[in-house]
Amino acid sequence: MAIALAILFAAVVAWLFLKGKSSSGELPESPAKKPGEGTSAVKPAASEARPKADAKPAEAAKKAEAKKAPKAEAKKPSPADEAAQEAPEEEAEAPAEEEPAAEAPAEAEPAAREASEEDVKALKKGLASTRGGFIARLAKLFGKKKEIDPELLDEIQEVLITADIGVKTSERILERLKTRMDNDQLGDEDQVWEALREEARGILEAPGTTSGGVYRAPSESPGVILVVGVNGVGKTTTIGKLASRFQENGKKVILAAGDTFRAAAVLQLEVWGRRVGCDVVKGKERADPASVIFDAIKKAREEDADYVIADTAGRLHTKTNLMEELKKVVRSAEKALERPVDEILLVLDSTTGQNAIQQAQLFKDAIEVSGIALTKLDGTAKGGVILGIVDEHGLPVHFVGIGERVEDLREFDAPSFVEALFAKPDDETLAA
Ligand SMILES: Nc1nc2c(ncn2[C@@H]2O[C@H](COP(=O)(O)OP(=O)(O)OP(=O)(O)O)[C@@H](O)[C@H]2O)c(=O)[nH]1
Ligand SMILES: [Mg+2]
Repeated sequence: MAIALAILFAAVVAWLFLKGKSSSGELPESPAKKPGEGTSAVKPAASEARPKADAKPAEAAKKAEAKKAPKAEAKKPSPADEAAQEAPEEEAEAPAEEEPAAEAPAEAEPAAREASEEDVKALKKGLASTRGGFIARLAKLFGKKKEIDPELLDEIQEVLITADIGVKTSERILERLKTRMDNDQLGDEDQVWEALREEARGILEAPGTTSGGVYRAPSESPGVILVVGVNGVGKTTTIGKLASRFQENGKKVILAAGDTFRAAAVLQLEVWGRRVGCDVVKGKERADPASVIFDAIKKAREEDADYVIADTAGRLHTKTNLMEELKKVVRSAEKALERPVDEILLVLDSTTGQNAIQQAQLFKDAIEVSGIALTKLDGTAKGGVILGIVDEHGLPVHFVGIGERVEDLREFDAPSFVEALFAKPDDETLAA
């Protein structure tokens, strides 16, 4: 009996001891508690995310992202826990997910502004010599004379004519300045500068130069751009720069080596092709350029390319047979395409001044030039020729070349160009 009582007593003591241990919380090490552990891991995540709604959206988004993986892991063991935690999690995540989206346009805007500021800055630099030429001479006129009178207007006209703007265009600008003066709109120097800016913008915007040029989507793929111009104006270089731009924008480009007169010309295009990462279609030496371009268009169709950019030989506008051949190239391209080519881009070298205006006339007489790329504006004082070209021929400028590097081809934008051309000396530091 005593033994039985002792056993009973020992059992009661042991039960009391075990009970005490379990209520003191010393058993959570049990694997059975793991789901509970997961749940508690989710909760801090939710409660941590809430204060982050006040923090910068990008940071909140990053941290919320970082939380997502552990959260998913924690949920796995217990669907019940998952359901229980869903509402608070959504609440906590909502600000983090929505705010970055709201932030996106804010980021895009400065980028767009930067691009245009950068463009104007590069243009200012590129147009420094032109500005140092006729713009500086105009500024000198105002330095000598404060009064705005017919005599000053005559002097302005003289400067414009000698600045390669061309006689006709200079006369037209002067006529309009006189009308402004008669209407008492040219009271002081600032008003004359503003009037000159407006005239320049008016001329350059007239043929739709700001519409995006050859960047407009071609009516059908492949878009075909024939690049023409006399020797050495920068055709092949412009093609390389253009191809680089298109490829960067995710377009597939095929180059056509239509300058078959010189082996070096094909090689030069092939170097660009390798550099930019696009195929070059070429023919045998002295091959018919029309057939090379025909083949390139065929290949572009088969391979679903977006653009064919065709080089042509540097045509001397005095050699009529070469112009005839150019007409043949256009016909051949149109035959392959079964529609007109998208762009006949005439490359003109600004350093040739007035000669560029005459070249444009000869090319226009032979083929349907649709736009201009004006190269080598860097390092020439003759940049004013752009006004004469556009005014006399009504052709839009699509691109300007302001250097030899691949990024030195700029899509033409009349307001930025005029801003850069007429930049005041105070702005020069910006361009440096
Ligand atoms: N400074 C400057 N040089 C340029 C520009 N565009 C082209 N060039 C240079 O002008 C020279 C002639 O360029 P090309 O592209 O070979 O000219 P092209 O019209 O193809 O010449 P041909 O094939 O001989 O008819 C090269 O040295 C180019 O680097 C520009 O915008 N600025
Ligand atoms: Mg060439």
